[in-house]
Amino acid sequence: MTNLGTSYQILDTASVPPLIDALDPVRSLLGGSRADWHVREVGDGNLNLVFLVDGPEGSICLKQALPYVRVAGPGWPMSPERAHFENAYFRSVAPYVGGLIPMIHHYDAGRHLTIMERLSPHIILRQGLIAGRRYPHAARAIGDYVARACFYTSDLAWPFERKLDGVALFAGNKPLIRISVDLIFTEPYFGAARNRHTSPQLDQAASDLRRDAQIKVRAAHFGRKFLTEAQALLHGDLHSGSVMVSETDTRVIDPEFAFYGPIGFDLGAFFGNLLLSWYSQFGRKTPGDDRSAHRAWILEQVTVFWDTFRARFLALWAEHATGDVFPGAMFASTADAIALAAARNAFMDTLFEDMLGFGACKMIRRILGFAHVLDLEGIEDPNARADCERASLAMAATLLRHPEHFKRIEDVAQAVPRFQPRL
Ligand code: SR1
Ligand code: MG
Repeated sequence: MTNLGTSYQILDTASVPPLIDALDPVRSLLGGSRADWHVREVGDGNLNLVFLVDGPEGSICLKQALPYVRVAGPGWPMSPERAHFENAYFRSVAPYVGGLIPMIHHYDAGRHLTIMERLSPHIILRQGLIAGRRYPHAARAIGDYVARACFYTSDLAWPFERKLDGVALFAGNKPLIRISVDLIFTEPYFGAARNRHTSPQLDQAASDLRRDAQIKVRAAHFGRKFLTEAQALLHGDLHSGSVMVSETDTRVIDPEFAFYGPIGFDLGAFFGNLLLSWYSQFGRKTPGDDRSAHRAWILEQVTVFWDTFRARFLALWAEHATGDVFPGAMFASTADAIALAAARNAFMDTLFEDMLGFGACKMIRRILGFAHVLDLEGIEDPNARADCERASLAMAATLLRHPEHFKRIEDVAQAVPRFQPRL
């Protein structure tokens, strides 16, 4: 268990104002004095406390890492050092991702807390998708974001010495990496105590999947990639709950799972959660709206996301090949340029294949593992929910079993509706 240090105390709405009062820049940003500040705790994630503080002149968001997993309680201790890795991630990618992350006002290592820009009128993308809202720029922004954050922290852009410093730093995020190893790549595939699923409706599907050696080998294959392919600095948990959106703006939040890993892991998180959103829409039909238009829009966003990522990553590679992998000095002639272009396209194909495989693992873990998603959990009728979940599992299993059927993103867009829930 981490030594929490003398300054650490778990905050509440009463202890936040005196803490902020001692921070000149944050106090001035809020305006007034502590009696004027309105504080509420709004955290709905699995791990942390999140306070919103409104003052007469401004607002802030304060996030504190608890020394345990919030949704499980103190019986599941968890290092609050994750706040340090979140902060280190934001600092590492900030030069490359422009305004796609929140502004950080203050970081307190001892209290494991970060005070950042209060994003308003933004909401969590997952909530918006559940409500049937469209965010025309979000998928493009996240494709752009993953390309920038991953390209610039990879061996394609950095000398290996710098990249290895990053690998060493983020290797310290072991407790969070352990969560991902256990909850994504291991536990969903056997009867682990922390698993749950919609029962009895999904009992058969869960048992079938856990007896499917081919699926388990494929999941383990992606688990191996997760632990051994240090391609770039990853956000590590880039699902639709880690993206805040307004009509015109998109921000990536919550990179506490950051580490050096395979780029397809971040791609797959966003991709897999878009597919879960697609399948969950069947459980949200109303007499006036069968959600078919919303589903069609979500599926378009899957293509927009991948196409944007691919184009942006290749453009960055063409312009900023300043690292030790595919060094520019080696490829000077026209023949070199042709061979290099082919090699770059082949690399993008491997990222595509990884996105699909990691995305499938992410879908399965949210249905058969410990931590589920509101898109599906919020469907109150268990039969309707199970139908959506069963269809999601069937699509995920196909992605894992038959990568040869998915060469282009259009292949995915065509396959998704073939696994319609019976609803
Ligand atoms: C114990 S934490 C469970 C999950 O919540 C986070 O969002 C991550 O996805 C993690 O796997
Ligand atoms: Mg999170």
